[in-house]
Amino acid sequence: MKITEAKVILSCPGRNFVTLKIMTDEGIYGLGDATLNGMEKAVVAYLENYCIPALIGKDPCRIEDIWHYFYRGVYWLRGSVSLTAISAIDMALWDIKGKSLNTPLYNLLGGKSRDRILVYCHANGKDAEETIDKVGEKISKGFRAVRVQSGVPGIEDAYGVPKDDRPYEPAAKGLAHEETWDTTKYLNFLPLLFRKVRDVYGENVHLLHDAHHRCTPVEGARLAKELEPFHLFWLEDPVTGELQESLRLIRHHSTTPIAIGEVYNTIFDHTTLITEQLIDYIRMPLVHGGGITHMLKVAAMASVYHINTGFHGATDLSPVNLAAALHFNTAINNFGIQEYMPHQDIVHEVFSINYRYDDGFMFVDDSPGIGVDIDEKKAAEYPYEMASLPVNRKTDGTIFYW
Ligand code: GCO
Ligand code: MG
Repeated sequence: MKITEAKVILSCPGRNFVTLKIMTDEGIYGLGDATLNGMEKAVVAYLENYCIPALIGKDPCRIEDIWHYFYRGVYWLRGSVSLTAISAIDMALWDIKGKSLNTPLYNLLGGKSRDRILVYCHANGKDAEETIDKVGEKISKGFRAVRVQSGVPGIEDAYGVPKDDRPYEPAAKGLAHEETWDTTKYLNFLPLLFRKVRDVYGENVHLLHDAHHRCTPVEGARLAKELEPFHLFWLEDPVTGELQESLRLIRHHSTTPIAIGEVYNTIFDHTTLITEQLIDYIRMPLVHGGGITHMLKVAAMASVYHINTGFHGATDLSPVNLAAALHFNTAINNFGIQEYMPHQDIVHEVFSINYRYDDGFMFVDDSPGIGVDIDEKKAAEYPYEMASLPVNRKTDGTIFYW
């Protein structure tokens, strides 16, 4: 088999998605997600100008070799833009392999290790009261695991809370808008919130929280310690983790499980975290973590150290990534949980999907390959609209992590 053509489809059904389509001389094509929120066109340019011309004529069956061609073979290692491009190529090649062998992706990864995929949803409200109601709504929809985010008294823009009644979506049209942040108010509020949530709903639901990189290591340690009585499933991104050693401080002070890595892109971002057992869940998703080929290695290394996966699954990752993640989660032994933020209906006008949510779990069907398709005519009806993630400042104006 030979790759004859490849193209990038940039479309905005409610939000921007970048999709790579690789075609072969046998008429089989594969799809890969290449969406990097707020940096879409950078990935498009890399794919169109450099990767696609080099793909033409290659044998799509040689997935491992092609992965290393674009990773090791390119002198400039690592980085979100290039790893997102590599991820898309890799997903599309696994999709082609599955279709050519007429078998679902999970079968190529070792077959089923489980029948259903535990997912967590988001409950978010403008204050503690509304947030507690939202948690109840999610529990009544069958969710076994709920991420709890709330507006914080005295902070105008808490992460994860929508400003209107629409579902939460952090990217807004145009250039980045600025938000303000106050860690002291947040740290004082959060344990009180979780105490109330546990008082109302008891212990029979998994609770998660995303600190979204906004603590220093010692603040993260305090937060993890003070949340300990409420038995979180995980505390996500207490620190950015650029400095992997910073997780030691948190670990030494608390048994609250830690999830990290949605902004990472290679195994080298995790090596200290994994080998020193400083974390419990890996967040790096297929779409930004080098695709299936690389994530198989990350998951295998993590499994040795009792660390499970908990892939990022926000709405800025396309249905192609979600379906691929569900196959991956079906196959590996050390799956932990999958984030599930349902896409708006308009997204499914462009992408036809092969997965479903039912009573706290997700299921992917047996269609060959990844199993998601794209309607290119529909995609063209929703042209790209520039959108950016916010920029964050402390109350005195200092730039901070968003
Ligand atoms: C999450 C994430 C997202 C990101 C978003 C950025 O845990 O789901 O933190 O909300 O902020 O995906 O593009
Ligand atoms: Mg997050």
